[in-house]
Amino acid sequence: MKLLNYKQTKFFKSYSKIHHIEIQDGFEIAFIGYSNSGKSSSINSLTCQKKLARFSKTPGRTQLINFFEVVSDFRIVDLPGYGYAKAPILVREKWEKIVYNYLEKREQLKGLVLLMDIRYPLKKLDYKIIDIAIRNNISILVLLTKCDKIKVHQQKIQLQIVYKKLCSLLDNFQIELFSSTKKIGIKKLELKLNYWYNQNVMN
Ligand SMILES: Nc1nc2c(ncn2[C@@H]2O[C@H](COP(=O)(O)OP(=O)(O)O)[C@@H](O)[C@H]2O)c(=O)[nH]1
Ligand SMILES: [Mg+2]
Repeated sequence: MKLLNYKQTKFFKSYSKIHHIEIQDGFEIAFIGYSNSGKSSSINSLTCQKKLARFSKTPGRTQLINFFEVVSDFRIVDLPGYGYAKAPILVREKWEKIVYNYLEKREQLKGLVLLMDIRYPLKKLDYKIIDIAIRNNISILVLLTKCDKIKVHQQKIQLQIVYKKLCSLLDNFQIELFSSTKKIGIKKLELKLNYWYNQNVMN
């Protein structure tokens, strides 16, 4: 099994529309979740680069599909965060459409990292993403993010609750606690990405 060095990840390109994406080679894993769920921070932690994926104190700022290249045939994609409550409804709908379109149509997409704030998991649009993943047979790694915000025993309880709920929906998923701040779950994320990489390179 080939192990990738995520520190070498480079920003590749941003797109505002699916049909503008011209990259066809190789494959990609997308990071997805509500705005402010910790997507950008997780990519920065994974790659040990403080500013690779922009993160902001003002949620909902990232409106583009951002592509990062780990190695030449393997990319990480930071999708626009959905459900930013303060955004105008039309803007919100536009982001959601971009995300759904990407998930439904992108053949190079081989896995999803679904990020949910451990304090507010399984919100409406998370279920919608899970539903699309099931229909398109995309395997999922769920990260319960910002786990440093609650006590360790609560983390375990919450993990069990979400795990059980997901078991009734999904056969092909993994769930982990995650914190960019406390560096929890980063190794697990790396392992899963390595696994996806090797699985797809072989095929
Ligand atoms: N306590 C804590 N805060 C976090 C963590 N990850 C992200 N944040 C904070 O949550 C906010 C949103 O993070 P960001 O990565 O921009 O989320 P995104 O909108 O999903 O890309 C920022 O203020 C981050 O500093 C974490 O693991 N622990
Ligand atoms: Mg972001």
